[in-house]
Amino acid sequence: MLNPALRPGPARERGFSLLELAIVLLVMGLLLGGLVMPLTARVDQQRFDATARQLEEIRAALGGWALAHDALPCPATPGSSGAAAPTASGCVAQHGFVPAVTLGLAGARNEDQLLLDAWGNPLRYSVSRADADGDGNWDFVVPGEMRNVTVVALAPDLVVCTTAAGSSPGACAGSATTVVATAPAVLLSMGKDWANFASADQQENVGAMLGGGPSGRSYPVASDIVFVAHSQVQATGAEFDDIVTWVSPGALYGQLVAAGRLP
Ligand SMILES: [Ca+2]
Ligand SMILES: [Ca+2]
Ligand SMILES: [Ca+2]
Repeated sequence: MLNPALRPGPARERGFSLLELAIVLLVMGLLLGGLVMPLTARVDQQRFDATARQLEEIRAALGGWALAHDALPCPATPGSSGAAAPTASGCVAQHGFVPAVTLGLAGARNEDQLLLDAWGNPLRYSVSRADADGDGNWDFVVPGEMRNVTVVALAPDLVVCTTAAGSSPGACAGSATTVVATAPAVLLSMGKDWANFASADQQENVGAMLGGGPSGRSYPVASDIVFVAHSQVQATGAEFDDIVTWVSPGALYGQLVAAGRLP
């Protein structure tokens, strides 16, 4: 005789209970969430790294261009078709964009021919308008002017701070927050949040508007010679994802002296 416990009971259709379905959905949600979140973070980090590499290439190109022309190129403007925009004694704009056409750099450009970062936003470029010999010619962009002024007298003045707190339009709060106060040129990517940025540190890097190109758009650019650079911060109100790099005066002079272009 069969054990009653093993006797086949009446056939019963069995589906998923609501509770089981909820558990399955919860587990799937957790799994997908776990996959998707790191993926977007990874894409962001890849764009950040790609843009940082792009800025390094531009910096190297600036050094090479300086060797060939005895000067740094002027920034491009939205109306200069991607080329440097010089005047007889300086630049059309001290704070503008990477002159990709002048430097012969490849990369995506927008309708104003401005070289773009990995987020599709133009890369900013600023030059010092220092004029140590007072002849009216910007020392770092007028060809031969660095040589006229001489290395000991040159006084590039672009400033990079670790925080905007306490900075003035011409200096960081103090030496403790000063990264460099003698940069001849600064390169800037506004990062992922370029269209919507609120923190004081990011606002320090832009503040004026520059337009005049075929697109009719105006772009935020630096409003003074002080910039902020530090590592990425996500906290709301203090968010920071700008990538800032600069031409070191020592590296620039060293290159030019080694090539016999500066006495
Ligand atoms: Ca000068
Ligand atoms: Ca930013
Ligand atoms: Ca500033």
